[in-house]
Amino acid sequence: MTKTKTMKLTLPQDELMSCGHLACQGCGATLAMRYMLKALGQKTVLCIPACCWAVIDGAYPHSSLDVPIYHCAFETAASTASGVKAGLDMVGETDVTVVAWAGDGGTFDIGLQALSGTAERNDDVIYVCYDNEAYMNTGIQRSSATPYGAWTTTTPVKHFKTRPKKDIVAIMAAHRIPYIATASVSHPEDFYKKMIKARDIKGTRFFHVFAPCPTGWKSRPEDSVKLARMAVQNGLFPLYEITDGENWTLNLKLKDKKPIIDYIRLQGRFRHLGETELQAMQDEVDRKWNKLLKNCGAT
Ligand SMILES: Cc1ncc(C[n+]2csc(CCOP(=O)(O)OP(=O)(O)O)c2C)c(N)n1
Ligand code: SF4
Repeated sequence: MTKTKTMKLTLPQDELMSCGHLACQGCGATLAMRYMLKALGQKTVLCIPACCWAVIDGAYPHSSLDVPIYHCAFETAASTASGVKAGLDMVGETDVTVVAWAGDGGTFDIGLQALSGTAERNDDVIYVCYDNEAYMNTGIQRSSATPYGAWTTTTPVKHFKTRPKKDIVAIMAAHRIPYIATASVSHPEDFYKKMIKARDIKGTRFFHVFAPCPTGWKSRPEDSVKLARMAVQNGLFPLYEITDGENWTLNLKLKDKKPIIDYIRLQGRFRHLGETELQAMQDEVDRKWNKLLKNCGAT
């Protein structure tokens, strides 16, 4: 008889996200939302700009989320959250956590100016970027979070993306905000713990969450969590925190850092790549990993 491995999550049972939402099967961004709300609870207001999540929660008056949501313009997630927080403070509702929740396009690209303003003022909001590495809601266009080598509808196979992914965490660290964390939907407990920590800190807190998208990555819905886990284990998306812009902590040390090839092979968006490109990708992951170890004093 074969033994089946079971794993028990230690997250609270309470759900502020219901089934019946409108995401595709295997959407990593839905898991990210679910885990975040378990940590923040009902005293949360979400500011969601144009992105997949502007659709996923459902059409008014229906909602898959049991918290208030402010749907705002694409470039305004951070400034909307700043304004909502200021308004709540004025009416004495100081115990509400205000969250800007945006995709990578709305964060790395079009919302960067508003995000930088919020961070520079150190406004008291949590900003979460769920990163699916493209503009998925409008048909999988390249964003500055799209990795080198990827196919998108604006970087077709013959002209795949040749620029590296923008380092959003380094940009946010340069603002010297009190708290920055990376998180992955494959590591819910780590995500939850960091979100609880962020909830109790004042000022701008930034989360970069790795959220696979089977539709845009041309991967199988059932592989989403596996892909997210592989990205953590091969050093492509390491789990770490930065406090006050300069104190770096690695949350998951990799004793046996895996090569990226198995992760790449599960995704159609990289199918066209040859040995040279794959080696370039591996070299870049290794370079960034070694730099991170240095920043974390973990070499
Ligand atoms: C000013 C402006 N430009 C373009 C759009 C069209 N638009 C809506 S959602 C979207 C893509 C959002 O991408 P991302 O932020 O990565 O989130 P995802 O769709 O991947 O969840 C775009 C281009 C818009 N709503 N407003
Ligand atoms: S396109 Fe991707 S990010 Fe958008 S709902 Fe579908 S799986 Fe989720």
